[in-house]
Amino acid sequence: MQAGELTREEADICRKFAQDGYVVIPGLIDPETADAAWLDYVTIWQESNPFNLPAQPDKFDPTWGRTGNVHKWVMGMHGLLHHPKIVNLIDLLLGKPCIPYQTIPSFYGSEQPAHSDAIHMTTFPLGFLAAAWIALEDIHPDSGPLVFYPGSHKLPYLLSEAAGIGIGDHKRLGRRVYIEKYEKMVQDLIRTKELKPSFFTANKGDVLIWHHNLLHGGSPVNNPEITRKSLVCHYFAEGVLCYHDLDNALADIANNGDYIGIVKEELATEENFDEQAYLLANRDVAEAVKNGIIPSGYSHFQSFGKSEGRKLRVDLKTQN
Ligand SMILES: O=C(O)CCC(=O)C(=O)O
Repeated sequence: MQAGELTREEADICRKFAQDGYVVIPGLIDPETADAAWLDYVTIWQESNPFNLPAQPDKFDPTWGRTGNVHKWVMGMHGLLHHPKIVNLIDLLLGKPCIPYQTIPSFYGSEQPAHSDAIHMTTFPLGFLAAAWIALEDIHPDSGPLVFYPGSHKLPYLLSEAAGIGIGDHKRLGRRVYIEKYEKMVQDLIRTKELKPSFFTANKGDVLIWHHNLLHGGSPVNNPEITRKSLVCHYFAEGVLCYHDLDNALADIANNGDYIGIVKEELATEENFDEQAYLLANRDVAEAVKNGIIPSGYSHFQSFGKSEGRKLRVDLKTQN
């Protein structure tokens, strides 16, 4: 980065992030956008539930509604993951263009034990992931706010090997191995280093961005009646190796941040034919059109698709 390129505000943000491992940007997302994204999530859950969210439990369950990657089906959440204000900041803090990767919404406080994201979403070289925690309502102190440990990002990275988790152990033995080995080591670390917690009692639209190695989690929920609507977004950086250390798997950086939509496939007929929906359902035809082998999806439909029983893929969310 060239000298003089940063505004004073950007320089302050970078300094704070480097020093403390996090930065809070009040009101980065306007309240209307926050409300619309949440309403979109709830509406899609109630109408079509493509993410198989189980019915609301009778009693408080902090994991309920923490559905992975809702941005794939919920346009409002996709909009937050790709929000230019957040993406620009993460680009700045990672020093490279970022790859919007993963989302996790919460209805209630998660009570998730302290961890660093590095063990779940890892990069080589280390340090090329950041997360944005977006408050989608005012966060009440008794709702179990996000808890984090300022400065803990400067501690050595604790990955599976150092935690005594061997290759394949997590897949074979399940979450128990992570809880018993990794989470316990993090608890010991917090105690021995006497790390001091901070709590993100945010206002709607405030965003906290944390460093890859910052220890954080969900604080205890004192009042299970109070919601804690929020979205966490994770971002890898371009040009580094992106993988999941705990699972020994490469990250699907090419596709994970995409919107799939609420789709329905139906038989293509002369009456309902739609070029785009046809190409979406028939990737081989789309490829042939792109390469100039056939002029259009419709010509394919007339010559072959009709007799082959080809389908249309309709996005119910964007369909009028
Ligand atoms: O939202 C929370 O309570 C915790 C989120 C978190 O730890 C994470 O997404 O890594």
